[in-house]
Amino acid sequence: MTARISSTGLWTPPNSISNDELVGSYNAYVEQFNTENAISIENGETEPLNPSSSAFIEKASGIKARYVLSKDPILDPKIMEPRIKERSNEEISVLAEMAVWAGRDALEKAGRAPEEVDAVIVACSNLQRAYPAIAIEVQKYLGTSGFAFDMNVACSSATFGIETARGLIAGGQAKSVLVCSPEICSGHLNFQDRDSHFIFGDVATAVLLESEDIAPPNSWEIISAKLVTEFSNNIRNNFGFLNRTAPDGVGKPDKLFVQNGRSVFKEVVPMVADMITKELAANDIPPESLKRMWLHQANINMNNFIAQKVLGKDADPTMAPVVLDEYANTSSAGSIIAFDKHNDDFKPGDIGLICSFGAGYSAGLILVRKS
Ligand code: CO8
Repeated sequence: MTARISSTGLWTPPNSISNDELVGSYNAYVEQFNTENAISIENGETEPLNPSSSAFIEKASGIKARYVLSKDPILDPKIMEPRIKERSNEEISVLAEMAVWAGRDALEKAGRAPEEVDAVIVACSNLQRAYPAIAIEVQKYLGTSGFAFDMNVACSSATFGIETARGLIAGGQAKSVLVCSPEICSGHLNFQDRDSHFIFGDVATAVLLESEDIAPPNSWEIISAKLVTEFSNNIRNNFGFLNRTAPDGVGKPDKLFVQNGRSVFKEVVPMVADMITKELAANDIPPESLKRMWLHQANINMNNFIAQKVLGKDADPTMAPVVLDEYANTSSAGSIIAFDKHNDDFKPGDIGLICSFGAGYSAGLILVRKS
């Protein structure tokens, strides 16, 4: 049974932080650090911290703002972390709640009742707890049928989730699968790290896949999909359940997001451009017949390079729409936000591609045609 994408859903947190607000807080922290350590800096024992800059952030990444669950504590130079109140086991967990909101949006857009969904996959970069699976909690609070499970392929979680859902439908396990990607990136971002404090934002997306016999007439045919991984330490977070077995390392910066951004840029751009070019060729789709590329939203310059390599010319914003200016990098959700917000002009037969890339390295490509 062939699967189609019937709808998408989006939940955006209410609080936005501009570059100027974030840089203001970071620079206040720098000033405080350099003042408190003035003697040690003068003796050459401590490296002074350098200020951050909004102009650098926008030029290097294209990011202008980001949405977050918790704004004020991130901007408080004495805290510089989100604060999200712990909930009792009787309350819905925050990650599941975001997934439910995005999931409801997707179901409403497709005119579906929750019980018509046979499976929920929560596919995201960071799961709130070890167990029970967040997806099973989403199943309970949404009221969906069948089964649910979590998966994590970092930034490529949503595209790998879509392809997994397609496999479940093709294999007869389900006729309708909801792939939710709740991303609380602020929870694993080091806001005291100048190189990366500006990169991420929070959001949740959802994608509803259904077998072709029940999908609505205006759904999206999945022409083909390609998944690629190649191990790299250039984007890494060592937080995990074994940390307590090595107490010396607890709370160290490597237990949050760390990357070698320049290497990622250089290595991932050719990997992704090559994957897209080969997959288009394998499906006899000339690049010029593509109407849109809903690319991963990490860096606008990266996307421009990828689009340029695939198309052989500069891409205009309608070909590769940008949402990272408003949302920053939302890990696996980024390409789905772009797809959700920029597909109204598609006519039957128009072809586009959803493409993710990031930690792992991992890259996922979903080629779609509007029915
Ligand atoms: N303000 C001012 N100057 C700065 C700042 C700052 N904030 N940060 C760095 N600089 C300076 C540096 O010190 C350097 O100065 P100098 O030349 O004097 O040494 C100069 O700016 C240039 O620094 P870089 O070479 O680091 O700057 P780049 O042009 O490479 O831009 C980027 C940095 C924007 C990070 C860029 O490299 C990039 O976007 N790379 C791609 C990254 C990427 O795509 N990563 C994917 C990660 S996301 C993912 O996979 C999901 C992981 C799981 C989710 C995690 C959630 C938290």
